[in-house]
Amino acid sequence: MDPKRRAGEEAVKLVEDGMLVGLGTGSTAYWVIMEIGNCVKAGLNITAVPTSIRSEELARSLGIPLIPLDDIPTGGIDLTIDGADEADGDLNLIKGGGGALLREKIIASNSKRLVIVADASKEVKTLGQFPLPVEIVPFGFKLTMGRLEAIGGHPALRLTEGDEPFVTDNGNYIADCRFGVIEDAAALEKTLNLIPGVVENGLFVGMAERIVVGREDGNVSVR
Ligand code: ABF
Repeated sequence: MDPKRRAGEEAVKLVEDGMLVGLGTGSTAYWVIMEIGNCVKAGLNITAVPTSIRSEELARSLGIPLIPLDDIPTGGIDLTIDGADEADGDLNLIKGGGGALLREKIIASNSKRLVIVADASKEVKTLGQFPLPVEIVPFGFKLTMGRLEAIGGHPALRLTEGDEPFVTDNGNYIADCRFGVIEDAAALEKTLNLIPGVVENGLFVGMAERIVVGREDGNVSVR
């Protein structure tokens, strides 16, 4: 079985009747949503909130009951299961390769528990091999890119296949930044979010409770 599918289906065992569940985004979270859909069809009684339009569309197609974000009390999500692009030994993450980092971080920060699902390729000793996605507003984006350059980010504006700026679900752009090895993710996260024009960045520091990793041999490890 696909290691991402194996991880996704294993993580869904944590979902209990009555939970409000945050649905992640990406090809691993896809399997989480598919499995939750199966469980709902089998009688699991949950409600959910998606972290992207594409996850919302998938959830709706599966009959997973969704509730509007405005109906959720702050911190009221019981469990969010989401993917990641990198996860280090302290479970600090780089996320946003799929462009959903802002909604993912809002949902994650209002979740009692955040569980990450991934294949083994996402596990790293230190963050930074994967370009760090930074969501920026279109207004003055070149100036904001200049500020990211000035702190060593070597930003590249994410483009569509048609070479147009990629636009997030929130109408913003993504600057993919190469800072090299990120030794102090907490410090960089704060520095980035102080730059006017930066909306959010893909560093998720100290937010994840555990990671479920699918392996090529069909096994799963949890830490
Ligand atoms: C999402 O999961 C994104 O933050 C991240 O880019 C993606 C991981 O990619 P995938 O699961 O598709 O390998 O949460």
